[in-house]
Amino acid sequence: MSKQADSGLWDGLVVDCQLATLVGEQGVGLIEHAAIGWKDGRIMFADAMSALPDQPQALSDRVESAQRKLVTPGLIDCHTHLVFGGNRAHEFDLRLQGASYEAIARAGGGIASTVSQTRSLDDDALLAASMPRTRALIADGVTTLEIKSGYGLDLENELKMLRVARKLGSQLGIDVRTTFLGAHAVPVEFSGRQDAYVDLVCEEMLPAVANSGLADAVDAFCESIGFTPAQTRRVFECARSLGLPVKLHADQLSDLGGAALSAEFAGLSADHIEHTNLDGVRAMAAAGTVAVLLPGAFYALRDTQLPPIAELREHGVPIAVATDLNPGTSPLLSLRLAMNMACTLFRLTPDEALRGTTVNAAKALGLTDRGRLASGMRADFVIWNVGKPADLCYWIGGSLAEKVFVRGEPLSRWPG
Ligand code: DI6
Ligand code: FE
Repeated sequence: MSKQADSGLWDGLVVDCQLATLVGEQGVGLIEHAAIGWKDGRIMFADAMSALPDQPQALSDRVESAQRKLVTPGLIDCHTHLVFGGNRAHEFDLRLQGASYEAIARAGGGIASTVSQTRSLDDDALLAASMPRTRALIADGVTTLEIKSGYGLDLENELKMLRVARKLGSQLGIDVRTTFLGAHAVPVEFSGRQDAYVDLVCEEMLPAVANSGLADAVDAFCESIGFTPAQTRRVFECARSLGLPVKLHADQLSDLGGAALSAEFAGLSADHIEHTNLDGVRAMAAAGTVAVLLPGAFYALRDTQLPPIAELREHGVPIAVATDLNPGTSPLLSLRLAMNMACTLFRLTPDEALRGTTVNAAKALGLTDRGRLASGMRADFVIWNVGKPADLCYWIGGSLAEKVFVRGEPLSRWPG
């Protein structure tokens, strides 16, 4: 009798699939003619059909043939700002007429305009506004999602954003990881008093957020129109003293040494990094800090400065890809489209793009129980309507996810 049968039948078994396991240091660990079985939300088997310990029907009452379709880990969007009020379509118009993102921000638009719209909504209205965006990501294969605060910019509204983010996860049946981004912009009431706002973030907001248990990590916008490296360092020191890991919006519009700063604090990730120099890349490699590439923002801002891809590869920095879903610079509702853009705009290979939304995205969130299909990992996976991993990056748009499973349950079974 097999070991699996000893512990009872598996809860489900998908046979006859092409399995991108993402196991291994490179590539996508593809196993052709494979099967995946799970029990109690964990993977029991992810290997070639020929290695199954018994006949499929003897292993589970719930056997399904994928008819040679592709199965991957559930995708992980490791950088979003999808909880917000209103939108900024008018800024899209302004930018098309020649206004720069920085000029719009300095004139009181940009993040500040989303802050006032987000503050004006209560929990329920903010949840309702954010729900369709979350559903769009899930429909495209996302099973774990990071959501940042940063459009509240006072304690009450930052906590509201974090609560809503967590509620999206519990209502839709996916795992939401939350990041406190109090240092996203200086709110109008602190105009001209940037350091006083950083005092508030460090002395009041961060301790209260940590105490609430509503944040899994801390981020900051280290940029000429955001916070200086010195101010970011203060936020990071405070986060460290509270036991919260950090990550950073780094070197997007200019090289402020943000990637190296994140690495110095053993940051989970440095995100954007278009302007990061070689020292920054080396620091990330040494610290194990993930490079999160955000091609949606690069595209929407019609940026031309490419992230240092060759250097990241050369130094072995893990590369992740995320949507950066936000109302200003990346109103991007598909992680698969971000993968396509990462290939087309940044010249990632399709294998790198898939690593970037699975195993490396998990690492960018400090998660070790997902992002790969192997025994013991969470049974978060997607059956796709395509046969090869590269097809996920090749198609632009469309709905390719046939079935999305979270902890072994098809998502349609979850409430909401
Ligand atoms: N992420 C951000 O936080 C900022 N840029 C980015 O890529 C701005 C977000 C916004 O304009 O609302
Ligand atoms: Fe962002």
